[in-house]
Amino acid sequence: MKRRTFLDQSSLGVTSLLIAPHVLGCAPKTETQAVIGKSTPYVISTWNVAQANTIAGKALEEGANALDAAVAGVAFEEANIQNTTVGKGGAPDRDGNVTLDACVMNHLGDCGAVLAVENITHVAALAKDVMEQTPHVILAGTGARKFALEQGYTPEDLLTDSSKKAWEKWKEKGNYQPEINVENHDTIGMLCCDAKGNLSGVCTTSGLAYKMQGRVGDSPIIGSGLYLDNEVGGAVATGLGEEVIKTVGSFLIVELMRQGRTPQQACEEAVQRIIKKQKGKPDFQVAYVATNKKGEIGAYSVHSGFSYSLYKNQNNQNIESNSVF
Ligand code: SD4
Repeated sequence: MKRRTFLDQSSLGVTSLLIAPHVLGCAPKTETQAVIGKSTPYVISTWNVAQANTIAGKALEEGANALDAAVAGVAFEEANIQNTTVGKGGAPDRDGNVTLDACVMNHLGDCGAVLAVENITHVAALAKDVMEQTPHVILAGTGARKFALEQGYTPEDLLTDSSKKAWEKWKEKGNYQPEINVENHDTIGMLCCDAKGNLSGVCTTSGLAYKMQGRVGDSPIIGSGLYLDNEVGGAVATGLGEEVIKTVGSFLIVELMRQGRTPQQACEEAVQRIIKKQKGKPDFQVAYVATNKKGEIGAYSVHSGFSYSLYKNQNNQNIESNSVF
């Protein structure tokens, strides 16, 4: 039932799935922050996720609340097996298990998360169910999977043939280090502002490719991969989760905005907190996107190459972020 709803909302052509997220064109880099009218619904997401953003944006335009729109939007990429960092088709851990992480947060400050879940594609929806159907915030591992089955989710094999091949090729070298390079990221953090001006957000990922079994990054950790306060604004992260967790990045950005920083200034400060601890140029990527209640948007990353998607007024754009390096 849940899955069908998502598929019905994903009314996009198959050809669009074949386009790698990073090869679609970006709008030129600009120092000026986008400003959006307060009552205009909008969606911002990490990376170039035009289809997911458009699904969420259209849902908002049709009156959906911010959280339902965000969960429906990211469900598209969770089901997209061409995307190897989110949902089905995500890269496995070094032992060959695909384990997914996700969290959600709504305008009331309620939140839910699932960590290291196997066999369930739509983990953002599952995180929402944890928030709405249990007295808890986090369910992990086999408990999260059991809860999903009780809720009627269909178990699936998340390791696709091509992910399996890539993992087997990686194993040939056998260095057993998780891949933490600059390119190895596509986690979707999505923030939606609905027609009532309420903010909600989602973060969903398969985590680092070839991670140690049981490793969980920032993405399902409220305050790290996602945080929002409906009176202030919201932020989402992508990149090397260990560095985001150490600085509680998304919470930091929201608190900086509360103190009067713009989303751009807050994202830059959060990235600088990470950079300051490094000796020289880091070999990992971390990136943030944030918005405040005025509808201003900011984005910043350690390395160039990060972009975010913005949907508003029936139009989706991919915008290149500024970066330290
Ligand atoms: C993690 N932040 O698990 C995630 C990785 C990521 O695209 O962004 N992947 O650390």
